[in-house]
Amino acid sequence: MIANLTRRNVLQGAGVAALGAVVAVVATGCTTVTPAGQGAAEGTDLLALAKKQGYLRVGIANEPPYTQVNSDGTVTGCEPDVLKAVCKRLGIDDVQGIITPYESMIPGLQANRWDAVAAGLFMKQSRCAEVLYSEPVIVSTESFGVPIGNPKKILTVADVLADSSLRIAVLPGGFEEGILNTAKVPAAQQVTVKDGRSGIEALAADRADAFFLPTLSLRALSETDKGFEVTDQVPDAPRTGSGAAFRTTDTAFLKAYNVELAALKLTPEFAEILDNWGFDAAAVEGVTADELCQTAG
Ligand code: 6CS
Repeated sequence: MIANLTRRNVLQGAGVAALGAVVAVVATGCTTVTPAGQGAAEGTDLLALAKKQGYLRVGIANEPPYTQVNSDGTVTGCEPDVLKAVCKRLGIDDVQGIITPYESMIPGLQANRWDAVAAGLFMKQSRCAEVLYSEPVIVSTESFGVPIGNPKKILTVADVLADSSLRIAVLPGGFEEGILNTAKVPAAQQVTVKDGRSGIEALAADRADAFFLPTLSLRALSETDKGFEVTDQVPDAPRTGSGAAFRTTDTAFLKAYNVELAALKLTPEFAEILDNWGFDAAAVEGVTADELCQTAG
């Protein structure tokens, strides 16, 4: 049975990792100290290790509905919930969530601070060159958060490129930053913010004219902050697809994971998880990681 992650399971990946150790408390209550960088060392059979130790360590964000850290510390969200369901089928009883910024997810995976990423880390060429992605779980869209009435009529990436006075808030190392860079939007037009809340604050403080983030993430933020609006999907942004990400050495784990993910997709449970978080399970039907890894950037 996959236990929901407890508060003690959720660690600030960057901060704790900086301490040189990761203290993880698995849902069963026992405490294990995993010195930073000592995880599934290259060549380790990750599946055997995860089954033996009873958990898989996973890098996550806290950006509903992709990932969500509840007030009691449990971790859910679409990607972690799918990963937990697949891990259950693999015989891995628990998952430990480690919160970290998107820009740290791949470096932390490669440094063995965690053994997977389940955060809606969208597939694109540069990322697919560094990690092994599972087959996709989510295919979604991007939007702009804008002041009420969208006074500067920001609807497309082309609109941003056409007006050098426009300032767009993006997360550092995020997929949206990559979209702007690929479109050659100057860095001077990009305002780096650390998370969703900070992006909305930048809008409110007139430090940015728009906040570039996935449509459903912006809509989740707008449920508690009525001071901005969310545009329709940005038509000239690439579709965003994500799944779990693993180290390039964990090919056997990826193979086993994809077998069970494919089996899960055939059950009502998969569509129920996606629907619960507002995603359309049909959007990912027939879409492959190979296709999504062709996305520029
Ligand atoms: O893949 C990324 O970098 C983006 N993914 C999500 C779910 N939110 C923002 C982030 O930039």
